[in-house]
Amino acid sequence: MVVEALKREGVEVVFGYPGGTIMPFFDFMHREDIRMILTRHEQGAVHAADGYARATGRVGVCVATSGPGATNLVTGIATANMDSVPIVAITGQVPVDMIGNDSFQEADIIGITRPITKHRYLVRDVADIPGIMKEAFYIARTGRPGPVLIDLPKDVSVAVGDFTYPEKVNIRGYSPVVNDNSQAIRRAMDLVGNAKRPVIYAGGGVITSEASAELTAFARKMGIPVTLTLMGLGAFPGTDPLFLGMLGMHGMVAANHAVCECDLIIAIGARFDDRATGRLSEFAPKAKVIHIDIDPASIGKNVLVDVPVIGDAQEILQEMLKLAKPLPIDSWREELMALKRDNPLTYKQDCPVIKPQYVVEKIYELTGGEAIITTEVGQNQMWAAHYFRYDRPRTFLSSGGLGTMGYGFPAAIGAQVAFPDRVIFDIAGDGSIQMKIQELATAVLNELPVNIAILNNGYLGMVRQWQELFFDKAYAFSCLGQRTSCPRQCNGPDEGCPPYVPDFVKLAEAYGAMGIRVARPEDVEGAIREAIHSPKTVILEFLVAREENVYPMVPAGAGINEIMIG
Ligand SMILES: Cc1ncc(C[n+]2csc(CCOP(=O)(O)OP(=O)(O)O)c2C)c(N)n1
Ligand SMILES: [Mg+2]
Repeated sequence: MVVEALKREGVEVVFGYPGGTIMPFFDFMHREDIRMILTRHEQGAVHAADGYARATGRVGVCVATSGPGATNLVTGIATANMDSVPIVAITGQVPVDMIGNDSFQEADIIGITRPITKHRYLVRDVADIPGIMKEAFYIARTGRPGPVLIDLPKDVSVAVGDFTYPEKVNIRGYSPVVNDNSQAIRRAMDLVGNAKRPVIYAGGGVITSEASAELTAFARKMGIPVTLTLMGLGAFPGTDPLFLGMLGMHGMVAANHAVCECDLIIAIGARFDDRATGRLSEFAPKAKVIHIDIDPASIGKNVLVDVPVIGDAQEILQEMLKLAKPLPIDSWREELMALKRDNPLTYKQDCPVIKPQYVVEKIYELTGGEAIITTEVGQNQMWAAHYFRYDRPRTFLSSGGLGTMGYGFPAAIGAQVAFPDRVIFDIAGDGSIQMKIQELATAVLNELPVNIAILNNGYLGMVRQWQELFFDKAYAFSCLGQRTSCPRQCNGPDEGCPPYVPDFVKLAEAYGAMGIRVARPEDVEGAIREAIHSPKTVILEFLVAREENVYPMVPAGAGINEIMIG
């Protein structure tokens, strides 16, 4: 019944890992024609389902056994929850009458995931399976999407019953469809029409609601500059003259200035996260706020809102577009364009050592901006956000809300399963990649030509950057090359630093992938070309400048206008 429901939902691939209580499900999957991808860790399965979902807009599905299998999903479920990604996670559970007995491989996964799922089901009766499956997919993908967990006791999954798949869903207290917001839209457009210094601040919700075309048309028609959150990258073309860049902790000068000095913020599918806003007292202090969001609970959470517009961003922007006309805000636009021109991203490739920014820039150039980029977390993530320009939605897949190291590689696997012919790069750190490195087996055995570009600085680089700036350069436990023979606290690399561990080229080869080490700037291009054209899974290990920092930067807790340029 579970497998049949997956088919009715149009599921084409499931990512998972078997074990005792979920074996009946796997047995059926073996006989059916839905693709099953066996990962090497349950966290790999849930991130792959998440990457698949973000790349396609469809619901991602993952499966694990009870106990440790289920708890291994937790980080991935929380990751999807923070970034509003639609996932259905199915876990095995001990038989119903053994629940609560500390049975073998029992974990209260419903309890454990309560705060990190949109909804959860413990299936107690086989007759409930069709209805629960239908609801789970509906809840996962509608409204503000999110992960839904289905806990399936073994006795239920071997029971027999009649299967009738419901046509419709009717859940008390859950109505993601918004009725009439035309009045709110008119009030919002009145504010927009009178604004002298408006800015659009858009986030991942625009991508979720497939509203990028509408956002782009609206901003261009009215001539309003746009800034995006990390999650929003790709929602508005990164190469558009109206694009100010990302805002926030590692935001661009023009973008952060715009939100500080504007008189109107048009927030669309963004939730005023602290990494975007900085200290709230400095965030848009002179501005009226329009907040367009599908989730009423996110309105007014961090910032007072003048006009909330609840609903689907695409539908709302379509209505707003009908009322849009060019605004006479030339001087404001010119002020911002001048700031943008005068404060570009900069780095210097001025040494014989590769700069990490240079690698990302070359990946952008050599893929013609057409690649799907996933990231790990840390400096690599910020350089991937800065130096690749995203012109289309669903091309930048990154763990924004939870900031999960280990996300990027399995997410790239999920995206590559969805789009076998597209070029995919996981822009990775040497720390993060080791969190899910075992998925090399999954990529190689499924013939997925994912490219992993490791920006190997030998450090937990973002931690080291904070230590350099805020902890007197005491590099406590952030050097990944630290050996017992090293001084207790690394004070930066010197001639005597031992070679990196692991040897990523040998590691790639051990898994049957291709490994290329690049140490000189002049070899970067050739290596990236080789990876793009190779049908194999490739690890590109770039030995980059070890102490390069990510700039611009706003210190944690500071106002968004207190920018360190580096
Ligand atoms: C699972 C997890 N553990 C710890 C952290 C805290 N953290 C954030 S960035 C970072 C360093 C990442 O190092 P690396 O992957 O080498 O990336 P780099 O910053 O060097 O590019 C750490 C430890 C995290 N985000 N996720
Ligand atoms: Mg690193």
